Amino acid sequence: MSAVESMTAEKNSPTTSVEHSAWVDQFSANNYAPLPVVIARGEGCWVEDVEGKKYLDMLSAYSAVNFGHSHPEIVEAFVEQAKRLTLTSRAFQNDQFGPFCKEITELCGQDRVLPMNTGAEAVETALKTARKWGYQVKGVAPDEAEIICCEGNFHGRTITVISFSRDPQFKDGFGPFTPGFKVVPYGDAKAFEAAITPNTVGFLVEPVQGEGGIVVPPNGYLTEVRRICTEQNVLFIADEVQSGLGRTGKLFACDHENVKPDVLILGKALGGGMMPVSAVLASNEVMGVFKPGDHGSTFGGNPLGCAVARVAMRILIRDKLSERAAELGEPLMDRLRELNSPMVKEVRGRGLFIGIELHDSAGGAKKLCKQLKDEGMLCKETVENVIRLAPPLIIEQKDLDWAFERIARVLCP
Ligand code: IF1
Repeated sequence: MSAVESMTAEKNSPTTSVEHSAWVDQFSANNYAPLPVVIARGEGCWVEDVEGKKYLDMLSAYSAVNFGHSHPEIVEAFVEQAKRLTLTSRAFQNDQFGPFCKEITELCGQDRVLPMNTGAEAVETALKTARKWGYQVKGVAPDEAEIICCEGNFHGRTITVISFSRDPQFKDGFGPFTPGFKVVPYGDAKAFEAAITPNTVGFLVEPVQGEGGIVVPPNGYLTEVRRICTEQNVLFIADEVQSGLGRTGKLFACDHENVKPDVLILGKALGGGMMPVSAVLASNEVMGVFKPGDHGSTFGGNPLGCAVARVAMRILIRDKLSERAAELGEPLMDRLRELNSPMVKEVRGRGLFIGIELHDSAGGAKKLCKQLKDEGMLCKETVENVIRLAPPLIIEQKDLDWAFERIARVLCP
């Protein structure tokens, strides 16, 4: 019997949602409180649970499934590459890495790329890049580098990254924390400028904040930040792990102000919803601070991830998914506003990156997400009172209409 056959033939495997949840409750760390739905398959924007009930996925695994579930061309690239070569480590070269590097630097308009796997790894890599650039190029004294971040930030779960989080739960019990970070209000360029010292090497910012509640900064904020960073010789580090690759109706959220960051951080959808692929991109001057052995990872730049990322980037451009997000998302936000639901304080976002902020009286976004799940639509709250809508960018208008009807039922009972 093959290993796969033995897996599927396993006698006492759980079959129902209740049985699956019981195994998770018994054998997994209790680090999430997921909606009570056990998904067994997915295709496009639709998923099916173990009982065969279908749901419209309006979360896209936090914008990692921008291309929909099991996109056939991405599956094809995955299977072909998996049959040929999956992992060499960077101790040797592989025939997918050079093409990946050329294609992603051209897509992003940057000179060089450093490939990693998760978003947090890429954020950590960007922080190391900025510090090293600060010491080698800017001339900051050793171990004195400062990096400025924003209130409401979310950049991952490593100890350094949560060191500048302002969410008590993300930090509780994980100290001591990494020094060298300052936090300023999001959207306030003057506060950012005031926090700069001669030791400031970088400003890490989400061009649209995700976990902070789908917060779009004031018009001109990114332009002002760009000007200040240029004048003060501070690296503008854009975390586009969630907002990038078409999500906000442009290739990158920075494109809404035609602003080019010094360091660009990508992840999530870069792996086509199939593989963890992340990347840090920058100029020759900035990325030139690394010499062999300074930094790396076992899987970073692996051929399987590179092949999947290459096909994902091609689909993104060929199918004009960024434009699609703008064309579909903006009217949806208008329709949500026109509901004039007494529960809703604000509908905001860019493209298909939408937040519905509720009044406290609505009873919390989690409660409404549960109601939406019962209506057959999966989404997730961000902060307490914000329902996040982030469907795959391939979503059809008819499915958005289907979702709108259910959201309307829940917001206007
Ligand atoms: C969880 C949040 C979203 C990110 C940005 C880096 C990362 C993320 C802008 C790190 C990751 C994920 C992490 C996941 C839930 C989700 C999330 F709620 F945590 F904050 F999307 F908003 N930069 N966000 O959004 O990337 O290491 O996860 O690949 O930790 O629960 P990662």
